[in-house]
Amino acid sequence: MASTLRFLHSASAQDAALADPSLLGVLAFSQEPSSVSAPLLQITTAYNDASLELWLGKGKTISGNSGDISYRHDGEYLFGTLHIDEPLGGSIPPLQQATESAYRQIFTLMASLGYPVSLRFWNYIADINAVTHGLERYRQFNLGRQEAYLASGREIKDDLPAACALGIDQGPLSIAFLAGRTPGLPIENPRQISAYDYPQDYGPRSPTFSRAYLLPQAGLLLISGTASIVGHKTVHAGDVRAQTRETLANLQAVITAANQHLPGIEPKHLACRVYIRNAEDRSAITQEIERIWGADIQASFVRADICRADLLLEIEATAD
Ligand code: 3EB
Repeated sequence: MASTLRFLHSASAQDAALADPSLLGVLAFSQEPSSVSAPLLQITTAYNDASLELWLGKGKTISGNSGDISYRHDGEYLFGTLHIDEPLGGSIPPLQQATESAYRQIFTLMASLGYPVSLRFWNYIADINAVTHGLERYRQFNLGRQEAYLASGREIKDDLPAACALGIDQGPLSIAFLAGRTPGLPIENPRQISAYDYPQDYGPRSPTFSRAYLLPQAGLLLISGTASIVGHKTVHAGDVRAQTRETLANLQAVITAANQHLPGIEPKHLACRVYIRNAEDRSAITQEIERIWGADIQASFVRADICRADLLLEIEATAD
């Protein structure tokens, strides 16, 4: 299969791939400052397994900046990162304003460079569960994100990218995105209501993401942040082992759905990032993953807040 988009997980910042001319961008989970010239999103939380996620395209890239965005593109894929401080004051919650601005800038850039298809978004938000202006900050984020979708003329149920939205200790709203020229296939999970159809109990505007995005041409499955949610409800509040098992059942259901379009994807192909609310839950979560999927699953752990206060973990993954 022609692999025009590749991702690499690496524990080392010295990786030769950082100098690869086809490097589109990097996610770094590490306290050590990264000296990467490609667009970079860095999460510096203590307790992270230091890791790099590199996205590589097919060849020579063009780099640029536009407003708050740093980007690179190669004729087939566009990768960008942005960090936006929340504005002071105003009647609209600052995080909602920052989110709408970020997504409007991204959609404008995608249109002007000719990469109209959203494939994957990574969203990191300080204090994600705090309530300000009478609304939890994750819900403020969803308001701003959906406003930008509507403003760009996008449907909020069609062609949605894979995504994750996590809480970090501090810092500006930080977003990385991957866009393309050619659509793949958004995948939903039959065990879960689509996030865009969540009832208003979870906020005035629904999240806009699909459970996974399949890129058959690259042989990649991009799996969104996946948690212990069945239907639209959190299950097993307070029980980290049961939440882990439910999360793996959801990941398995997404893989099964994707296999109807591109057979052969299995849990052992996954490179997982496990976001955990409480660092001390790590060994219980690892035990459950190893018991169910075996010990050879690639998983790196990141301490983060999950977007619902009753969720203790969320797992995202890329499979090839
Ligand atoms: C969920 O299933 C858990 O708002 O972009 C997972 C992935 C979650 C992405 C997002 C939220 C997002 O609702 C939370």
